[in-house]
Amino acid sequence: MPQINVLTVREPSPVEKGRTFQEQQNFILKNLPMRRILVLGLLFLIFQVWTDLLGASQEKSSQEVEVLSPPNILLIMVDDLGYGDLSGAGAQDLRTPAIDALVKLGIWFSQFYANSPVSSPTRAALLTGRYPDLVGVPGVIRTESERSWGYLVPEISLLPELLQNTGYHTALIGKWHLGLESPNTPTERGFQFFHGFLAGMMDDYYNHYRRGVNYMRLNTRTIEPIGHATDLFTQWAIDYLNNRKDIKQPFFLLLSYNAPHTPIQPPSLVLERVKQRGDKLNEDRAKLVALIEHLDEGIGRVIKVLGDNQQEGNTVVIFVSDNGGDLRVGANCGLLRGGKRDLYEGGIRVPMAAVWPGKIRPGSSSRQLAMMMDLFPTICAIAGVKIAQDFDGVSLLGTLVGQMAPPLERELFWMRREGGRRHEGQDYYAVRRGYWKLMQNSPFERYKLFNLRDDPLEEHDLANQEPRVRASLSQALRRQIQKAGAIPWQPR
Ligand SMILES: [Ca+2]
Repeated sequence: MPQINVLTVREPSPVEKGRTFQEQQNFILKNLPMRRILVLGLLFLIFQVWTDLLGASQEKSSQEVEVLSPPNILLIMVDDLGYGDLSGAGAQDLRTPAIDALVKLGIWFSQFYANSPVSSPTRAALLTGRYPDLVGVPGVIRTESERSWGYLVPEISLLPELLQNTGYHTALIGKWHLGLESPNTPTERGFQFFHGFLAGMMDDYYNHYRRGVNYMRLNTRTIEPIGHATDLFTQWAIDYLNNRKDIKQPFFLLLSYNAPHTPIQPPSLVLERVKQRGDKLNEDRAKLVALIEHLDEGIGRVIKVLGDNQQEGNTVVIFVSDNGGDLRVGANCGLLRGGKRDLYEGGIRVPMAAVWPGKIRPGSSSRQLAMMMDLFPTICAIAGVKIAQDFDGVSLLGTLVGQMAPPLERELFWMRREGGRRHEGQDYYAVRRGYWKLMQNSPFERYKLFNLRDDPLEEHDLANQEPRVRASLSQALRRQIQKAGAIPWQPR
C-alpha cells in the first residue's frame, strides 16, 4: 500500500498554495517576461477553447455521478484511532492487515478531518451533514448532566432516516453517543435495527457498564451480553450481514466500534501475542497495540463474511476514526501535533479509506480537504437520496470514483465545548482556509496561525507576521460562532 504518513503525501507547489485556478494563472503571468507571456497567451487561448468544449459535460459528470442500483453501505467507525496507528500508515510496532487491505483496495484521504476532537460532535456531523454546534452538539453528551454539552436537535432528519425513506434497511451496531433517552435513541432517529450501547464509553469492555448503569440494548430492550465488546460488535455485524444475505433490499450498516477508546483493555491472549513479538513495547503501548490489533481482526472477520456472502461486489465500505488518538494512553497520531481533545492536527485529522469494487480505483489517494460531515451528502449521493434539508458538507462521490471534483475552495471550522466540576464551560475554536489554520487549543490561550503546507507540524505561529490572514480568518470564525450561538444545545 502507499506510504500514507502525513509528511510523505505530495504537497502542492507554492504556485498552487491557497489560490483558485484563475489566481494561479494570474500569479504565473505576473512572474514571466513579456515574450513568454505572448506565446503562453496563445497556448492558453487554445487550451481555453478546448476546455470550454469539454467543460459542460465534465462539469455535469463531476457533480452527478450516475449510480445505477443503490449499493449496500457498510460504514465502519472506530473510536480514537490515531492517524498513524495503522501499519500501512507507518506504525512499526503494530499490524493491521485488515484495515491496510481496505486502504489497498480503495482510496485513502490524506486530509480527512473529524468535525471535532471528541466523539459526540463528530458523530452528530456524520449523521446530519452539519457542523455539530449547528445541530446542538458542541461537546460530549455524557451520562452526568453537569458535564454534558450537547442535545441533538430533534427536528432534523438523520442520515439513516433519509436512507430508510429511499428504500434502505438501516442498522447501527455498537456505539451511539448521541443521546440516552427519547427522542434521541437510535431506533427513534432512523435506525430500524440497533444492537449496541447508548453511552460514550464503557468502564469495562467485558461488563459494558458506564458508572454502574447498563446502556447495552437490542433495539429498545436492555440486554446483558457476555464477552469483549469488540467481539460482540463483530459477531453482531456478521449476524446482520448473514441475515441480509438473501434480501434484495440494500442496507446501510453503521458498525461503530468503541475500540480503541479507553479503558485500554485488550483480551489477554492478544496482549500476550503482542508482548512475545519482541518489539520491546512499554506496557501501555503494548496494551493499546493489542486493542487495535484485536479490532483489526474483528474488521477482517466482518469483511471476510461480506466476501463469503457475495455481498462484497455491491457494497461500499468506508473506514474512518471519529477523532484523533489518545496520547495519554500511547496513541500514535503520525507525526502530527497533539491528539484527541486537541484542535491541533493530531486531534482532528483521522484515517479514512473507502472501497467500492468497480467504482473506486484500488490504491488511489486524495489530498482533497474533507470532513466527517461530507460523508452525509456522499452517502446520500451513493444511495440516490435527494436531500431536502440544510447541510454543510460536500459530496465526495466525484473524488471517490476518480472523476475530477470541482476545486474545493472551502473554509472548515472546528469547535469544542468542555467543562464541569473542575472547569467552567469553555469553548475553543479553529478555522482552516487553504493551507492557513487559525486556532486556539484552549479558551485561555491566544489564537495561533499556522501554514500547514510549510509547517505541517504546527510549530511556527505566524499570527504576528501575517496580520491580514489572521484578521480574515478571525472574521470568518466570528460569523460561524454567531450562527452557532442561536442553536440550543440543551432540551428546551
Ligand atoms: Ca472518540
